[in-house]
Amino acid sequence: MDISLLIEKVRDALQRARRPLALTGAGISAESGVPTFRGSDGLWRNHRPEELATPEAFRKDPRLVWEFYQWRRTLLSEVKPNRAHYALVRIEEKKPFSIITQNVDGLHSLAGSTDVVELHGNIWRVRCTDCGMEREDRTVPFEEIPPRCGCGGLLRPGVVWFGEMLPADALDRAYELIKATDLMLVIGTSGVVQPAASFATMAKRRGAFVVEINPELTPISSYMDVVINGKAGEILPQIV
Ligand code: BJW
Ligand code: ZN
Repeated sequence: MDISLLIEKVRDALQRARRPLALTGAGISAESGVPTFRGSDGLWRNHRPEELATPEAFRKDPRLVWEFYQWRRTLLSEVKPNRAHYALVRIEEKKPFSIITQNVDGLHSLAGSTDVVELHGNIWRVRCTDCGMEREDRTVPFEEIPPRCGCGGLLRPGVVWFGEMLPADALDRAYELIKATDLMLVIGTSGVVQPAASFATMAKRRGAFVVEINPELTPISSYMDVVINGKAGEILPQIV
């Protein structure tokens, strides 16, 4: 089907929806200049994110892992939300709308979205590996890497690494939203990292209309009611 007809179809469905929901991934921030994880720009000094975003990597070489996060924090301190983030803000101006994001960049909130579930934490938070203290910390760059807590313990980024549990409150809220939604927009995620990858099929099984917006096909594309192959920053403003 012609892309403009697909956009029209989703626009109508969104207008009718009572409790729309978005699931977002790194692709929604791509047009802000944030590298995605599995794109060709996802490598950092020849390391794949899967090698660095793990508790094992941090135990082995906290300095290397912090250099990776320091690089990303510096980059993120200079970027702004894009047209896709702002389009989602306009949905909540019309009806109850929530965003479940896998992103740690905080760009949805910065754009003005007020109900954002951060499944994988936030890169602007730090947590002590000894005393468990957690707080926001926007320092870029840290004078000393790896940074330390007042108690002397090593600080780590407040994000969720592979093999770690997602924050229980975020996960509970996500499941609640998935149960309640009648339309889910799945935007800019490769659909390979669990449990987020299963959210769209879950919503579909519960009867929601599910829409994918991504320039590439993904393993979850076949479950979608509508797939729009395009960039979030170009497609979303036309839908909203
Ligand atoms: C555009 C665009 C544009 C480009 N517009 N689109 C069941 C089966 C098998 C394995 C597991 C399982 N359950 C759990 C696991 C293990 C693991 C997992 O899923 N592994 C898979 C890789 C197989 N999951 C976990 O460990 C999770 N924990 C967990 O489940 O705990 C319980 C448990 C543990 C162990 C075993 C069983 C149960 C935790 C996952 C944490 C993920 N963490 C990261 C790093 C966060 C911190 C940081 O940022 O550094 O989260 S990894 C990384 O991937 C990051 C992302 O949030 C996540 C998802 O990536 P995303 O957002 O989809 O980005 P990309 O780059 O992959 O895709 C971008 C997309 O955008 C592409 O499709 C582009 O085409 C598109 N795009 N430009 C729109 N302009
Ligand atoms: Zn501490």
